[in-house]
Amino acid sequence: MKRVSREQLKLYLVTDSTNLPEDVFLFKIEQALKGGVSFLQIREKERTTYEYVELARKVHDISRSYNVPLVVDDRIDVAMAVDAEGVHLGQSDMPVDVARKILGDKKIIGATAKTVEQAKRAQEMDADYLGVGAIYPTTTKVKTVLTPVETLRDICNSVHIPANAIGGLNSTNIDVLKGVPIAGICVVSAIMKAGDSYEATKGLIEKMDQLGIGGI
Ligand code: TZP
Ligand code: MG
Repeated sequence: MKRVSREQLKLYLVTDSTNLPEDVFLFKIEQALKGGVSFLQIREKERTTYEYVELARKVHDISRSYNVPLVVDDRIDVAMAVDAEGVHLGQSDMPVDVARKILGDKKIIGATAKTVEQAKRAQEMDADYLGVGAIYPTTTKVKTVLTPVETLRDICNSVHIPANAIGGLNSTNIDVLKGVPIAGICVVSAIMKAGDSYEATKGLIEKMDQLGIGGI
């Protein structure tokens, strides 16, 4: 069952509220959606469950009005609490097949994959898309290792579900992804740390279109 299109995954924003007042955080997300972000993940590592739910509800109110799917990083309970469109699960989170049983047939489940084996396994367990990286070193707080672009290419060619590149990506360095059959890119800093999230989003899309990256 197709729950997310390759077009929807073209420019995927992973949010990070670190050091941002809530109103600024929400404004940045709205500007990014205006600018053309096509998929959203809320990712919070430091919040209590109470705070995560409250914030996710506000983000979902905004993303809904732009018709953009929202997934919650790691937390199925939070996703269910706010009726988000799905979850994104890492290799240490709940297994995709277990999450599928809990969430049912309609919700989007994304999975992190760093190897062809992990990618195939996620697909078998009914993941809808893959996040692959980190392509470049990242300043976002995350436990990750670098994934070579060649591995990303192998992953894309080994599964039929869409795969997105993630990790240190911005409009000046995505040329390495040219010709790799990804659905799109995932970014945190390139949009969340930009002074103007609308312009940053526009710039990323323009560059992706120039290079023919994503949405295909
Ligand atoms: N997973 C792999 S890299 C990464 C995650 C969540 C963070 C990407 O953040 P940025 O700021 O786009 O490098
Ligand atoms: Mg995660």
